[in-house]
Amino acid sequence: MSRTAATRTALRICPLCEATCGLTLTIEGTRVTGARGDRDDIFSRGFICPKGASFGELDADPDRLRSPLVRKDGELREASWQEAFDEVAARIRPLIEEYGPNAVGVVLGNPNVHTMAGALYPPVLLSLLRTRNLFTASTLDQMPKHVSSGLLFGDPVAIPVPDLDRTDHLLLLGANPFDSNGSLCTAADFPGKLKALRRRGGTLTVVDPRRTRTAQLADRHIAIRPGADALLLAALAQVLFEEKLTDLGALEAHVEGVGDVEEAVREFTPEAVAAACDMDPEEIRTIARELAAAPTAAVYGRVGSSTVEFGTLTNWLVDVLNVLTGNLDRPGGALFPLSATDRAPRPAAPGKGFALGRWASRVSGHPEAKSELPMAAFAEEIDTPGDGRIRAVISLAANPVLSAPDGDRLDRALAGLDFMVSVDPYLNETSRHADVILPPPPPSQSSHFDFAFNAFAVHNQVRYTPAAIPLEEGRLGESEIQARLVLAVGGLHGAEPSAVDDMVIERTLTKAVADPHSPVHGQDVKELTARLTGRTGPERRLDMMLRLGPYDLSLEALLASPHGIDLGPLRPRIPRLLKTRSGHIELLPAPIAADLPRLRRALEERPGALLLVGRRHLRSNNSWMHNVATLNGGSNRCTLQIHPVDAARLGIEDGAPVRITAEGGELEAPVEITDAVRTGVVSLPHGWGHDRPGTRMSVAAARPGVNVNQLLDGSRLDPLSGTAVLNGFPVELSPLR
Ligand SMILES: Nc1nc2c(c(=O)[nH]1)N[C@H]1C(S)=C(S)[C@@H](COP(=O)(O)OP(=O)(O)OC[C@H]3O[C@@H](n4cnc5c(=O)[nH]c(N)nc54)[C@H](O)[C@@H]3O)O[C@H]1N2
Ligand SMILES: Nc1nc2c(c(=O)[nH]1)N[C@H]1C(S)=C(S)[C@@H](COP(=O)(O)OP(=O)(O)OC[C@H]3O[C@@H](n4cnc5c(=O)[nH]c(N)nc54)[C@H](O)[C@@H]3O)O[C@H]1N2
Ligand code: SF4
Ligand SMILES: [Mo]
Repeated sequence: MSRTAATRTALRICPLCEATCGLTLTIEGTRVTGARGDRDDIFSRGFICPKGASFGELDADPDRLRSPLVRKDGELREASWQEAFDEVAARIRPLIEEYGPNAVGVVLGNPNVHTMAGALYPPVLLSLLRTRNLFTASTLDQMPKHVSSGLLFGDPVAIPVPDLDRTDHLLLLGANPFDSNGSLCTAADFPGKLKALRRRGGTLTVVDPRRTRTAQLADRHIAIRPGADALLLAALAQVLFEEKLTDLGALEAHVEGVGDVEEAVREFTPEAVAAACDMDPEEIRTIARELAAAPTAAVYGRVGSSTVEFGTLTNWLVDVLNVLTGNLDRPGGALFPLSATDRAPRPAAPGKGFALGRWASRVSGHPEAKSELPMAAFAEEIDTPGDGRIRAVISLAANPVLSAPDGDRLDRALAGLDFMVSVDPYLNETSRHADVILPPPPPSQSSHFDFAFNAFAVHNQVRYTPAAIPLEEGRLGESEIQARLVLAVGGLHGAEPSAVDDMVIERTLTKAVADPHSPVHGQDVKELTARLTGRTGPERRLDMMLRLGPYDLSLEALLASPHGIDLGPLRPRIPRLLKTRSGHIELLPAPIAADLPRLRRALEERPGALLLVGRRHLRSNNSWMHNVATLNGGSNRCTLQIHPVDAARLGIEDGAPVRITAEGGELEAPVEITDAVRTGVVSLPHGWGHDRPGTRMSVAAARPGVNVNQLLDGSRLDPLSGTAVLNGFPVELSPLR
């Protein structure tokens, strides 16, 4: 597709949020000079947002590290890849040998779900290392959904997504796709899809303490009190039962425990929850009736329903409502996508179920969830002396000093480690503590396949984009970096990185040929291996997964369709998808029932304090995009939003600095008075606080903002999932002038 030798275009799936838009990059020489939406992309059809449009600037950020850094005499200095991996192997192996695998803490950050390497290598690393000290961004985000799905469906990654293109009614809680572009619901142009829903006569209800742009579009906006969603949803379920509006439809035969749920929500009447939610009981009844009456409907909750005190209960209730109204697993409701790299479907059969709390964290005894410990407990696992303390950290694409509670404590803890290695393009608040930083190339030089997000997409589809620009001299691809890291940590330092891929391919195919439900059952592993195409280990692994998957695809087929392959609308997958012990949807799992008394107590609580919630900005992403001038211009975004009534009561002026105090510490931020937040609520965004020394993010450091997570001390968690309560915690304000 080249125009001239110097200027050409190339396709690239955007890795900057979950919408996975297809981009057409303009490339001059080895630089991306433009990005527009690929109109022929079978999924995104030309949609692009300001972040995607800034792909070139982000890609060419001069602060991105070009070569590894290794600490010598206390200072991070440029080093060769050989020196860097030698250092990792030499420093980490003795620690593992002396103190055992739990002495190594592994931290996985959000961008791992946006790279091929992040999907392919961390699982191998963890299976070789066998540490129980695994911490990921999930416990700052969606772990409640995994736990809920694990308990309901027996599979923590079986996550139903709202059928945006076909639903008649969407009840959306704690999500703001107008700014986030959607999450656990991959849909390019999510805002456009909401507008289309309304155009075709559908209804949108948005529950959010802030009047977001998403809320502005809604037929009904409920400015709920933060943290009260579980009460609202329990009351909706109660009304459905009381008014005999439940109708499970085709699900009827596959659900058990409906009567138990009816019993469990009995006392959560609209009147009982109204004060805690700050809602009118009649409005709650109306919402329940509308939900039941809609020809099809979907209930969908995201970050604001997840990183809250009752995160798992809220996420569970979301799907309870989908089940009770017969909308789970039916077109127009909430369905389970089937991605090209999913396992091929097999006959329905009871599974192993989902276990929580198989082990607990050392210091506070937090139960594991999905083999993870709470990110909020990461610092204490490093800085609390004793047997089993974390002495070394492997950080892959993570910036917990800003993204997790009490970054100051974590900052100090990381500084006291025996060894730390970061795979990160930036020298930032977290990676500055590493002894070795291994920088991946910019996205233009990486191939892309969405292992994660295809499984949450509102339409089944598959796309692959090879690297748009060849690897710059002296660079290693992130897959090779992570593969070499696996070898260095696993005691195989010096082996070829392809050995990791070969090992995975051998293991996977050996299992597959023995599996009677696999499309390759009974075939020969060597022959199957020889048939795999792909120029690199990751491509061969992708090819293998496609061939083992449900659609009879291959890498070759993907390369032949550069704008993607449409795999059709979402289709029902129950009962075959279920992996519970009973083989049914278990609607009232025991751990949920055991957590309900906590929710009952909340009926009596009347928070008097101001509650803080977060927010996202369209031109940013968590902590790492503040270094791109084109995205970070304009007025200060790291402001404390407050309602005029509260501001007047507290004598706080617009634009003036205010002191914010909470259990974890205090901050100063400028005030932005706006009635977009409800009374009793203030909002401060996360990902800011770029004022620590020793970082190399010059644009971000010039407008650092403050780290909202410094207000937390790490003790507020959703108990079932270990997810930090980042929304709806009490703060106090005092004017500084
Ligand atoms: N108060 C509050 N805190 C929050 C949230 C909130 O809403 N409020 N949101 C939470 C959520 S949802 C999440 S997901 C977490 C995110 O938490 P983290 O994952 O810790 O943070 P990120 O800012 O996403 O950045 C992770 C790191 O990845 C690096 N990176 C970027 N691209 C790549 C790449 O291609 N390869 C590699 N190896 N590294 C890369 C960046 O430089 C950065 O250091 O934050 C959470 N923290
Ligand atoms: N532009 C941009 N896009 C992003 C990101 C980004 O940082 N910037 N981050 C990406 C990541 S990692 C994720 S996980 C997704 C998140 O995607 P979303 O979940 O859509 O993210 P938010 O914009 O944080 O929306 C959460 C909403 O919940 C509201 N809220 C807070 N507390 C409560 C509550 O108790 N109840 C209810 N009902 N609502 C509440 C907040 O006011 C906010 O509007 O976005 C992704 N996309
Ligand atoms: S919506 Fe997300 S995937 Fe699409 S262009 Fe913007 S950042 Fe990229
Ligand atoms: Mo996230």
